[in-house]
Amino acid sequence: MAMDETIRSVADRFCLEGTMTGFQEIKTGHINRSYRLRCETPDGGVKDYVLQRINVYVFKKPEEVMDNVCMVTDYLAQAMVRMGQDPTNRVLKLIPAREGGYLARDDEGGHWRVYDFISHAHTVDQAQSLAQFREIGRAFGDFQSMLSGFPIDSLHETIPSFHDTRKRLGDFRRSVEKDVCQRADGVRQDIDFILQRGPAMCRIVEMIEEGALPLRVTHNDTKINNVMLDIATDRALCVIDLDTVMPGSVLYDFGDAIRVGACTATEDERDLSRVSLDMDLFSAFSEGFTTRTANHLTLKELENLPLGAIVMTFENAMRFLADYLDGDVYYRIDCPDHNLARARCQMRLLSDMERREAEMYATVRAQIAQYRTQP
Ligand code: GN1
Ligand code: MG
Repeated sequence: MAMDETIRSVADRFCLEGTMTGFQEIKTGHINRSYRLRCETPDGGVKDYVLQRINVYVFKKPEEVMDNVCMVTDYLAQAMVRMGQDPTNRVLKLIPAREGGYLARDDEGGHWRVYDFISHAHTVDQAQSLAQFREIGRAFGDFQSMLSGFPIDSLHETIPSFHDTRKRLGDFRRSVEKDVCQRADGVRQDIDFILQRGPAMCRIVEMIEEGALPLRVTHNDTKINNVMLDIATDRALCVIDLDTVMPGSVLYDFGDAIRVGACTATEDERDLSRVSLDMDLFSAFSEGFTTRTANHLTLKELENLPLGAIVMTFENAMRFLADYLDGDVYYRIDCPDHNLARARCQMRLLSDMERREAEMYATVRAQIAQYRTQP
């Protein structure tokens, strides 16, 4: 079936207000397919939605993904109502499927869902100002603290061992050994870069195992463009992309946000001389984040936040390179060496973070001293 027809017939399976008049693909994200739907309402107005096809190669159990999203969005919305705030546009809102639940299947078995479109909002792929990135830090900090009472055991692990560095390192070694596309010889230096650092990068996993870091409800994909900002005021409205909400360490969320948002370039940058860690952006995000979490998290977590940035950058370098070796089966790519370019960009960023490690820790320590009121 042509995409146009599929979208129309799938849209019909949801309780939308009005009739669909058109759609447009939203081309961000490497995993799911997303479309903005436009509907004409009976009173002559328009209402937009976001229709998404869940990638079941990545999310093997889409029903569990939806369970998690439902539980977390309900919890956040209720928390806002209790605080006297209106959750509209501030929390993702799922639209029910006509046949019940929040998932609908297309004729080929694809899994689809619909969210309300968040209006008067935008996302950015790179911070346009320090204030904007500080605000995004507050948004992820609030997300973390608002979910601090959530019953963590009720969450499914939508992608098992998602940030388990040790397991991912094992997968990476296997990709190198199998070398299904015979690409390994061309990227030996890159492979060595990963293997040399591997053992040290398992530090977060070890600290979790030792009980030094607690598990919390984490977002696990805290890219800068996963926060919707009010177009007029640049205030953070809503944290989106909740598919990987799972138990994890807060270091992952802090770290991934820095990896993407405090980098001077985007993930696709091929001119590596343009890739570095911007310490002003680092400090801005970290300030926003710690103002909202300094009294919720343990001191050990707070002091180790910069380790999250290093480990997440390493992890993404390793995952992109593994996918290049595996023949590009996981991430959507635009050209044959796309994953290799992405991996090299992450490696360059990681090298810069290693150079500035002491500075990152000093910045965070000063902010903890400023915002934490307990010992
Ligand atoms: C994927 O789909 P997207 O772009 O939000 C990936 C993240 C990676 C990211 C790298 C489920 O996220 O883990 O960090 O690409 N999501 C999944 O850009 O694997
Ligand atoms: Mg994502």
